[in-house]
Amino acid sequence: MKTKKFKKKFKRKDLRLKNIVIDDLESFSETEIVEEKRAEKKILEKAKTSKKSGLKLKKGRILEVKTNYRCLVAFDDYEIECPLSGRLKQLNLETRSLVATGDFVMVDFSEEPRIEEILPRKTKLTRFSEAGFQTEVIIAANIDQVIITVSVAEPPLNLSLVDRYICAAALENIIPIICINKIDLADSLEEIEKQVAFYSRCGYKVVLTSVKTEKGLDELKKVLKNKQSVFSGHSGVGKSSLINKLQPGINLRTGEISEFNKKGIHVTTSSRLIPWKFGGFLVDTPGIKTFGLPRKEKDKIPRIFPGFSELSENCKFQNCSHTHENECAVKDALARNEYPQERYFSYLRIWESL
Ligand SMILES: Nc1nc2c(ncn2[C@@H]2O[C@H](COP(=O)(O)OP(=O)(O)OP(=O)(O)O)[C@@H](O)[C@H]2O)c(=O)[nH]1
Ligand SMILES: [Mg+2]
Ligand SMILES: [Zn+2]
Repeated sequence: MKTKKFKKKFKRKDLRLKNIVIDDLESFSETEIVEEKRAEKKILEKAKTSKKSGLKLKKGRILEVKTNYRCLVAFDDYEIECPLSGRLKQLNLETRSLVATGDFVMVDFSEEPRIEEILPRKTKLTRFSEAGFQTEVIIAANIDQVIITVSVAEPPLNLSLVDRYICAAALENIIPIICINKIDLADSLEEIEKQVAFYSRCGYKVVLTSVKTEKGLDELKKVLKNKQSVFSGHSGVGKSSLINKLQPGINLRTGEISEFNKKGIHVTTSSRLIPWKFGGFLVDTPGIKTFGLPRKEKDKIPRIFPGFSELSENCKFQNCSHTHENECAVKDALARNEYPQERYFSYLRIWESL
């Protein structure tokens, strides 16, 4: 594929130089570009449907995506690093994350091991870029629950981010668990508890933890046992530190908090699937900068945003967006102080961003 493409490019350039006197050179190149695009599309279609025969396939699981084309794969009793097959590389042209940590794959051992097939995902946690054309980034695949990790300080508590994760989890049928870490740094624990009580009332599990004092770690462990979880959140909130505490000896890299802006410095750089000694798996992930939701799912947000599912049953309009409509149960609850203003503003920011 690479050599073919190179030849084609070379040919076009060659023509330009040799036929410099031809009047309609530009239109000639245009046709060639169109044809090249058509050929590329054909290759992609073929890659989607073609299957080689005579392969020695073995099922494995992606532990880590090293680059777009090379992954660390686990089998029953060993791990190997291997590339995606040429066919899958072609498919990779279409998306930025074709393969993700947690994916089950079929590896062909008939020659040098190669990943031939990515098996359908049961679930995936995805985020989207917010501006312009939205690209999908898969954070982890085949997981039961996302541990939405935030800290009370350094970096400061960000509940709007929690709201976004809860919506993303609802869209993918993943259970959201809220982990509020660094409670040793809270000026007033009561104040924090008041702020997060809303989420408990909505039925979400909230765990308050401190890596420093070890508070809440047993409770967190219970939540994680025998489950497939992913830890996700901003850089510096303590994802890797929590994992280190829960599984002594694992020694994941952790980092200092920047003196300058009290944020993390992006220490973890790739997602990694790790088995818990007490049962289950976890994916440690790099801190995210932004967490965009999929624009194509905008219409679902008014019913899945924290606290809205029951309320919206009483809105006059079935597809009420809780913004400009009359007889809106969400706005009524807001007026009666039965729904927190902060969360409603957080909803509006998401609604407008989509
Ligand atoms: N005071 C306090 N500090 C903590 C706690 N948990 C983690 N830290 C500190 O916070 C810093 C960042 O922790 P990391 O575990 O590297 O954070 P992370 O979320 O993995 O960050 P990225 O890998 O960059 O996404 C380290 O200096 C930890 O020692 C805690 O409960 N209390
Ligand atoms: Mg980390
Ligand atoms: Zn409404």
